[in-house]
Amino acid sequence: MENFQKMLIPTIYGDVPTFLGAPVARGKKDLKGADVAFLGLPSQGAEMLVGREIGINMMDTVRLRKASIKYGGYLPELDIDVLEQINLVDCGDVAGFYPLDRENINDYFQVAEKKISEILEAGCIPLTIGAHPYLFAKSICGLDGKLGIIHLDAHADNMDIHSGSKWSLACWVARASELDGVNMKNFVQIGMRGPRNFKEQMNWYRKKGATVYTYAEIERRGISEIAKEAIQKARTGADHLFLNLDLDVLDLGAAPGLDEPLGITTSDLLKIAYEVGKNSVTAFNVEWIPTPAWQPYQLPAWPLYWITTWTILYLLAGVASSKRSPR
Ligand SMILES: [Mn+2]
Repeated sequence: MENFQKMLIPTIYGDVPTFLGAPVARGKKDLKGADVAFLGLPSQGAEMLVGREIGINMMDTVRLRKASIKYGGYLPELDIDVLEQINLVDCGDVAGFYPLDRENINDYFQVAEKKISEILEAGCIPLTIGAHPYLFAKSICGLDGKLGIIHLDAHADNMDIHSGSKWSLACWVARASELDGVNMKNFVQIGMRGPRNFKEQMNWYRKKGATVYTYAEIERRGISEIAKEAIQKARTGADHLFLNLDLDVLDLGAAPGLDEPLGITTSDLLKIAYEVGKNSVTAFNVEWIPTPAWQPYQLPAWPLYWITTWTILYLLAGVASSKRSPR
């Protein structure tokens, strides 16, 4: 039994362990030989201007790393040791505030984009917590080829403007659709539901030729079939695949802090992550970790950090299994 190795977990800063105990990657040279690079992008969005506490909490990447430490890499149900098969490194955090300016991309965006590009150019899969998804779309479009996107969310996130900003997270899909490398026929939304979406948002997706799998269709057809079809739609004619997760795609019963019923289960989420991992995923981002509305902002919703760690492990299990048996 090697569990005592846990005594030797590297730290990323202070008393904060690295994600899943991965080796630290301080710069470009440490990415050599790595398959996957974890990166925290704790930031606050334009919504802060109107006093709403959404966006990624500056503590989320710290908590996620601490929450990850109780897990190893072996998944008995898949009989895969993810951390034996995948070289994972932890690149630390790039923290800041993103576009507070109502129109323009600020310095933080540029620094974060540069870091993501560095990971992609090293041939690693970036695993990020808190990235504005547009950063990814833009960084991946900086590589050669076209980009397919699968977005897991209760919400459409395709408004042209929200809270006075074009760079609100509620607008990222609209901004990504303006990039040359993004064909909306390769855009797949999974999990959209409920009365915080507008009819115009659904019509926008239809007009652009994107695919939306609402709750009704997921319930009727089952997530396994939908996951496979979604990957095929995102991948047809595209060279890269970006998976973006807003945890509120999950049902409000799945974990504290979530606020929309009729969502998918944690089991559904893990199945999607595994399938996407098997299909040459380029990048994975967890947009934010929701904070329960009924408790003080400082108190984290630990189950969401556990679910996030599991989701990453399942994505990596998919990557590992595709390495073992090339498609
Ligand atoms: Mn959402």
